[in-house]
Amino acid sequence: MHAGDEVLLVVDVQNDFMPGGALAVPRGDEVVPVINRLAARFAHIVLTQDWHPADHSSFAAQHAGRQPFESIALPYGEQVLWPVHCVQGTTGAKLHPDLHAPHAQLVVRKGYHREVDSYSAFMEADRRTPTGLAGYLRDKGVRHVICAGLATDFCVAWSALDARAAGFEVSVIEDACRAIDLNDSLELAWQALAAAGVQRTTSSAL
Ligand code: VGL
Ligand code: ZN
Repeated sequence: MHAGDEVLLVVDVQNDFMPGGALAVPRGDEVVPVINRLAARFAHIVLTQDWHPADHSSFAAQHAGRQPFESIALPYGEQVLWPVHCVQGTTGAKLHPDLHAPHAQLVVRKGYHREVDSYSAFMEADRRTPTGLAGYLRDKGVRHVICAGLATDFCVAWSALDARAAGFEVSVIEDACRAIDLNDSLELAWQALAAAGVQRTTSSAL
């Protein structure tokens, strides 16, 4: 059993990111059994849930003439435009029904401000508004954040980078994640993670 100063952070294992979902991550469903095996060995688990209002500004449908997967400049910086996904209260926003982590202690919802996206579990995309997760983990005595889930190159990578910036030791479990991989985003994410001192590991090495 992993000690209480290590947390398993399970990012966005939600129906809309699964094959057939609104923003399907290729082979996204394959993370579920891997995460279930890991979760059984962690005393401390935090889940995240992408949780957007129906008119969220990250949705291409909110921008006349724009298509999903294009980028635009928003007041806080570049934003990729996505299909409508993970709308609050919908089936697509629910956690995958086979995800088994009944002892998870916290679910962090993110992306609920209409004007700002939040890939990261720690900080909204304006880079100013904390979710509160860093303080929660510090209060709980966590030192090491171990990341799994979807998508490697967006919400997992941004969460891992922000965990590092908040002073935690951080690992990403490669085989417990799957990527969207838009314009080399996966390779760029691994480079940024390495440069930040995030450890890249596998579930069998843990
Ligand atoms: C995500 C794009 C938009 C993710 C969430 O979970 O990686 N990606 N919203
Ligand atoms: Zn989203």
